[in-house]
Parts: sequence; structure tokens; C-alpha cells
Amino acid sequence: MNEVYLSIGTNIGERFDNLKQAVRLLTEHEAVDIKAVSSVYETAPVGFVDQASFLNIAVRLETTLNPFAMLSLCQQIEQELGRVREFRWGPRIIDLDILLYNHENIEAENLIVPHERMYERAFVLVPLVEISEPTNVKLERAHEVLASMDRQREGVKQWKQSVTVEEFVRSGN
Ligand code: PH2
Ligand code: MG
Ligand code: MG
Repeated sequence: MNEVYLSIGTNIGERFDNLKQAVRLLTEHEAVDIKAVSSVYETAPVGFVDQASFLNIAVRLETTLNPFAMLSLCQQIEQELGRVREFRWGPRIIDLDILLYNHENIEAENLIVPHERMYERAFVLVPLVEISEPTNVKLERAHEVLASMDRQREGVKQWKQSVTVEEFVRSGN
């Protein structure tokens, strides 16, 4: 079984609803078993700053899908939730990024794991560290980097406390 960490973000429309739909679609895939969903964080936009604030979560799951099949499932869910082609770092209905796939280093044209910018982004690291299993060595760096980040300055604030996966999918707005 493969252990995968995802980062999910949204800053258009009913943001919490978008997160719930994405998690629900993941749970509905027979090859995916979600182990944990982080708290929801409201985060200041990074990269292109003149846009609405995001809601971000991290998800830990187990899967028999290989990294590329996992990527294509993420893209399929983005499509299903109506993501349209946008500019880099611009507003999005939903964005599902693979952060880690076991301990693997992958450098393909369409997939880089660990995610290229994950260690620079508090909106990725704060939720990730919350649900991380200490078994993944790639997470040691996440803990270290985060300890040296000014969380307040990065604009990452807990918006909704972590609940079980089942509760997350059916919780009200
Ligand atoms: N995603 C981006 C660019 N900037 N900023 C925040 N706060 N959250 C995101 O998920 C995010 C971002 C590109 O994927
Ligand atoms: Mg992204
Ligand atoms: Mg993406």
C-alpha cells in the first residue's frame, strides 16, 4: 500500500463546499482510502496576491494507484468540480496537488514529487504537519522548515477544526 499526502486549495465560490466535494470524490474511488483530513485553514494568497483568500487542507491517504494514476485522479476531480484553465497561481475552484508519494522522488514532465514548492509554503506545511505520520522522512524537513516560519506573517489561520473523514464529507457549512 502506498502512502500519499495531498494539498487541496480553493478560493472561488463556496470554498468549504468545494473542499467537501473533493474529499467526497476521493472517498468514492475504490482504490483510495483516506486516513486523515487536517483542519481547514484560511490562508492569504501566495504568488499572485491580488485575489481572494484560500481555504486549504491536507489529506493523508493510502492507495494502490501508482503516482501517475493518482495524478490523473486528482485532475479528474478538478475537472468534475468545474475547474477551468487559469493562469499560474491565479484563482481556482479547486486544486489537488500531490505533495508526497511514499518516500519517492519523481521528476517527470507532468509530475514532480515531493511537490516543488511545498517547503516554502506555510499554507501547505501547517495542515500537512498536523496529519503527518512520523514514518515519512520527507516530513522531517517539513517540521524543520515550519519551525523557522513566522506563521502569522504567512497568513495561515485555522478556520475549522479537524474532524473525521466521514464528518468532514457530511458536515454543514
Ligand atoms: N495555491 C496556489 C498559489 N497560491 N495561495 C494560497 N494561500 N493557497 C493556495 O492553495 C495557493 C496559493 C497555486 O496552486
Ligand atoms: Mg497548487
Ligand atoms: Mg495543482
